[in-house]
Amino acid sequence: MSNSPLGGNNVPQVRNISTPLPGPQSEKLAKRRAQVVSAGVSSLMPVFASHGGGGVLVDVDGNSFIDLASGIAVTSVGNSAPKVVEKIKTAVEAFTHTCFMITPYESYVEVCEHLARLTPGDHAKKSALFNSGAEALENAVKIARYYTKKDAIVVVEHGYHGRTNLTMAMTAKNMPYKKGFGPFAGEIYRVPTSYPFHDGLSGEAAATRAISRIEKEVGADQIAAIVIEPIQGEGGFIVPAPGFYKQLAEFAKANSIVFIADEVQTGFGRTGKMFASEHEGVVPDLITMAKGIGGGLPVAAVTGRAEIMDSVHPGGLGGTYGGNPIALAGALGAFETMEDENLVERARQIEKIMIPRLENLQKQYPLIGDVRGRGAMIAIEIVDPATGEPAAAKTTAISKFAHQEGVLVLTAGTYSNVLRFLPPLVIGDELLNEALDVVEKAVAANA
Ligand code: PLZ
Repeated sequence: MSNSPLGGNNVPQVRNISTPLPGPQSEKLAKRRAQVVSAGVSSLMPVFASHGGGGVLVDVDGNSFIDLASGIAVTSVGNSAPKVVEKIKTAVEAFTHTCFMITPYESYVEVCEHLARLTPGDHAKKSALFNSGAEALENAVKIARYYTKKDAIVVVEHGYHGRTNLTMAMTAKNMPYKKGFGPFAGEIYRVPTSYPFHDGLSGEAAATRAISRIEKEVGADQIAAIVIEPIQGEGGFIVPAPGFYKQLAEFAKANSIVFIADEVQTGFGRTGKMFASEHEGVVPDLITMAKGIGGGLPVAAVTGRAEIMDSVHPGGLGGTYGGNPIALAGALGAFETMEDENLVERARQIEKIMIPRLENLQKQYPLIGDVRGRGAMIAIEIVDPATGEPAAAKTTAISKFAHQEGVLVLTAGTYSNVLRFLPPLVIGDELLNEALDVVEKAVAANA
């Protein structure tokens, strides 16, 4: 047994907290960390990871947590998924890096072939590969500006696009992402979004409001791109009212604006379609992807209309590590797992388990103001039942309670009052239901 891996399919699918949290080994590591890791980098959990697989993450003291986070929607195919591990092993023994800009290799081409096939629309598509979501967003904006010869970029309220200088400018929320880190990149314009629970507007009314702001404050003919998440992730799993997203896409088309879907969080099966734009019948001009597509490795991509992607001069796009062969082996393993195990359908089953249970909980506890989301991207918004105001402290307390009970949940939202669930798509029904039992207990304890 000593040679068999700890992670992947070998992890027992159980929740088991056997030490105080954090346990002694995690405490030791926390002390070392405090000496050498920047305080600017923080962690939600007080425990250090040892290994993981399926729906479980095990810490260095042997505590097993049910994972409803997937490392922020990354390990959709599970941690150390067997095909991901196998392909990485083969790749790492061949070569670790050549730089695609110097000596190309097949896996880059193969990943781009898959992306052309999997993304919405049957037009000719091309891709460029990068390392992080923010880097994909940076490049999508570069390409859209190059293609249109225009400067202005329109984003929406509650949007999140990354932590680099340009993507901080595109991100709405100040703390913790932007405070003190300015000045930010120019020519970014933020307009109202559709947030049905807060604004009560139909998709059409919200789109009319946004488009009117765009026309009056930016000018339709000044805009290179509209960049928007089909379901807003960090902003609080905000599902726009039906029609909003499509109307913005149609406005973009009518005004020669590149419509960029930021599917970094929603993409690759997470919402019960391969890409969330499909729920709204939208074919974006460009799509930014990262997270899930790498199967846990850093892979990001911009995929889009060939004429837009090819408009940039040769050598205009790149980077030392973009499309690293080991990371791409992970991506190829993730693509295979997603299709072989039918995980897009599995995301829809997860929604069918989670939504009714959470709606039932909402009936008992009016501090759950809203239950929403699609597929395996589900959230509850926590409010003060008397006033309807966001209840951030309660949200933190509920999530901390769940952590102590061995369930890893995340928070989100501009008002920090959204509890979000992003289980790996390979989680079993039993484990998912057990996690929901704990969430119920956590809500009850804080009602
Ligand atoms: N676009 C829609 O969700 C990353 C951020 C976590 P990177 N979201 C998690 C944090 O606090 O830094 C994200 C996203 C959307 C872009 C990004 C950025 O992706 O890979 O983190 O750069």
